[in-house]
Amino acid sequence: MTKPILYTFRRCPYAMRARMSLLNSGVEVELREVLLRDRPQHLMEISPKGTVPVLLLSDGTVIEESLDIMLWSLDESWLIGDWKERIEINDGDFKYHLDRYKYNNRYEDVLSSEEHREHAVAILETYEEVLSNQAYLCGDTISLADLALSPFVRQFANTDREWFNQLPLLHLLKWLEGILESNLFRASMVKHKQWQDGDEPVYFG
Ligand SMILES: N[C@@H](CCC(=O)N[C@@H](CS)C(=O)NCC(=O)O)C(=O)O
Repeated sequence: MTKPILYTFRRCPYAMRARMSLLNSGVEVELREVLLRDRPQHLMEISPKGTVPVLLLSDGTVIEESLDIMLWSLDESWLIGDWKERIEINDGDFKYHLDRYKYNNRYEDVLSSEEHREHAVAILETYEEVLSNQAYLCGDTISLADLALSPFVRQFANTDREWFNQLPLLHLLKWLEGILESNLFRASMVKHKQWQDGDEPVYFG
């Protein structure tokens, strides 16, 4: 039986959440590290939209959205509380402001980087409030929402770490550090060289 194939890019937050979910599920996959400027032909054939992550199952099914990979790999105990709304806000408004904060000069935009940063912080303040009452975003146990959102909050924090660290978001900071220091996150960030057709398979999981 061939194993599922995961096309992934180490630094992509969507791919991070997919890798954490797959690792957690214990399903072993063949990992193919991609460079976005040099995407493998096979990836483009199975998923012409060309984003990562993409998971190709042994029966030929292609899962080309990170959230669908998460839902495929995690059982129902991970789907607690308002995870859907949280992901909608993250993948929508938060990601919108994060990109325009971090890469402001790539956008024709009337708002400055700092203004987008403030909009993103307003969203983080809502997480802070939740996390001041419970350990994780959807309750006292880790859930899909935590895996799905943390790579994006990490990216926001790392854009200007010194500035981020002085924000009055102490519960959020603790939540983020807890995830980033977990074995799950660390294992999901192990470096792999770019996959080339003909390489020996690299297994992950
Ligand atoms: N909705 C997709 C988004 C994935 C996505 O946008 N990934 C980025 C990398 S972080 C990508 O592949 N971008 C393609 C490109 O930059 O050309 C998902 O959740 O999987």
